[in-house]
Parts: sequence; structure tokens; C-alpha cells
Amino acid sequence: MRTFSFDNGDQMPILGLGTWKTDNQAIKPVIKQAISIGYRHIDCAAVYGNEVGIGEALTEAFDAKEVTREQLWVTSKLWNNAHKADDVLPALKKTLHSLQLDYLDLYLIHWPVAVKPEVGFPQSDDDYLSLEELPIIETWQAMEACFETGLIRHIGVSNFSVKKLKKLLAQSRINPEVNQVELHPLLQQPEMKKYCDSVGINLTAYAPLGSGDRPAFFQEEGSPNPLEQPVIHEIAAAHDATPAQVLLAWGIQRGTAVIPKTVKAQRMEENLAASGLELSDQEMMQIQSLDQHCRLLNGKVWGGPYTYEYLWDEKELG
Ligand code: NDP
Ligand code: 1BO
Repeated sequence: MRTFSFDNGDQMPILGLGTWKTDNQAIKPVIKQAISIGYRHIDCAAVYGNEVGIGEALTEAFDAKEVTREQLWVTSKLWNNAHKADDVLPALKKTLHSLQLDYLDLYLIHWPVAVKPEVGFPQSDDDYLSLEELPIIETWQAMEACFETGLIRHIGVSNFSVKKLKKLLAQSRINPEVNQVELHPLLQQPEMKKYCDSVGINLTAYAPLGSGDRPAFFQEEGSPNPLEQPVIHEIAAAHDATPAQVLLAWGIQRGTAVIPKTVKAQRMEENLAASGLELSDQEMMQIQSLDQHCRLLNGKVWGGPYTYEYLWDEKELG
């Protein structure tokens, strides 16, 4: 399995397992299965509500000596209601407790969106904290302090635009090492890729298969599906591969990590095997031409000051 190298020599497997939308009851056998077939990178988040189940699975895998802690890469994410400086370390400790781990390999600010501490998922404009009340740099400085405790090996962000990354880099003591964003052939974000490459930020592609099971509040009628693109099917047929494998191989080959989610054992194998699929330059070009700058998780679920334009620092395409 190819890896991303970090400045301190740590290696993040380029393909990991996504865990969003798998509830706490269902996740334990999924994680155990994934580890048994060779997954060594698990993408978690406090808001997914399943870190307790993941922790049980990890502990059982360690106890059974299927894998060691050092062989596994575990990412988690700070939820939007814990952005205040005093709330960051307690949120991290809660995640570590749930996952039954002493440290995380990577901790990310999940969204550049802050809600009040008592709010889980915001329901009204009153639930948000404005950027004047809680600038991102305050949360980042608390992430830096967490890094210094040794409880996390790397820190990063998620859903940050290039503009927000530039601002953060100008203010931070420790640079974010990862930005986790939506990436697939319909949303390729070439400027983001170029910028992250230029400053040494590793990009991780979430929703690499188009997140077909995303909840209704992230769905918009008529959204295209990367898995259904004829070009992807043609390339898959040429390699005796599946469309999902082509999407994942494309992400890996352009130098991003990919974290597809599946609860199905066969698809887990299929997705993992994508890391061995080689696409030709011509096929990479064909896929490049599919870009529509189409955000499937467009963030319109957020309210208050967090408009589409604020969030992505761009106007919505008409
Ligand atoms: P994905 O793009 O991974 O798509 C998941 C969907 O694809 C599910 O319906 C799954 O179904 C299906 N699927 C999986 N494998 C195959 C296959 N081989 N062939 C056909 N269908 C397949 O979407 P996610 O939104 O889950 O993104 C991946 C991960 O990224 C998340 O789970 C999460 O960890 C992370 N993420 C992070 C975000 C952030 O804000 N930082 C936002 C969104 C995601 P089934 O399970 O039934 O196989
Ligand atoms: C609201 C959470 C999106 C998936 O990470």
C-alpha cells in the first residue's frame, strides 16, 4: 500500500476506510473485517456517533494481535460545537476515550463552522457562533496546544478553501499537514491540489465515490453521480475493474489519499484492490475532462453567517 510521508517520517496509508453513516451498533464488525483484510487507515469523527464501536473493534484487534497500534493510522475530527479554545482538549480526550486509544495519528478541524457548545447539529441561525466571536485561529491554537501534549501526532483541517488555508498558514505556529475535502472526478479542485502541493499539505479525498448514501440534508435533486459516468464505466471495462476502483485509482494516481466508506465485505476488498490499478495518462486525461466543479456536499446545510460563499470562498455556479 502506498503511503503519504509526513515531515517526521510517519506514513499514512493512501487508502483508508470511511466510517460516516455507519451507526455504533453496525460499525464494530465492519472495522474488524476491514482490519482483517488489510485496511490500516480508519477515518473517524466525533459527530459520526460510532467512535465507541470503533474503539471496541480496535481493542479486540490489538488484543488478538491482528495489528499493532503502530501499524494503524487513525484520524478523527473536532466537531463544530467544540471550537472554543477551552473545549478542544476535552473533545479530543473524549474521542480518545471512545476509541480506547492513547493517541491519534491525525486530528482535524471538521468544518470551518462554529456552533454553540450545547448544540449538536444546528437547527436554526441562533445555534451558530459568528467568526467575530470565534475566529478559526483560536481553535487552531488550541489544536496546536493539543499537538504539544503528545495526544496527537499530526494536526490538520477539513473543508477549508485555499483562501482559508492561506490565512491559517499566515497565522499558525504549526502548519496544518492535511486538508480533507470532497474530491472525485466531478469535483477535482485543481487549484486546491496545486496550492496544497506547493505548501506541503497532504490532500485527502472524502466522498471519493460520490457519497451516494449521504443524508437528505446533503442531497440536491438531479445531482450527478461519479459512479455512473460512462467514461468511468468504459475505463473500468478496459481494465476488467469496477467503476469504484477507477474512481479510487484516479484519486490515488493524482496524489491524494482516498477514504471510501463501505459496510460490505466484498466492496471493502474491491476498494482496497484499487490501489493496485494503474490508469494510463490518456485515461487520466479522459477523467480530467469530467470535472464540473460540482459539490455534492455543498455545505448548504449550515446557516447563520456560514453561507455557501463564505464557506468555499467562491460563488455558486449557476
Ligand atoms: P463515499 O464516496 O465513500 O461513498 C459511500 C457510498 O458508496 C455508500 O453508499 C457505499 O455503500 C457505496 N460504495 C462503497 N464501495 C462501493 C463500491 N465498490 N461500489 C459501489 N458502491 C460502493 O462517501 P462518504 O460520504 O462515506 O465518504 C467517505 C468517507 O469520507 C466518509 O465515510 C467519512 O469518513 C469521510 N467524510 C468526511 C467528510 C468531512 O466533512 N470531512 C464529509 C464526508 C465524508 P455501502 O456502504 O452499502 O457499500
Ligand atoms: C456533517 C458531517 C459530514 C461528514 O463528515
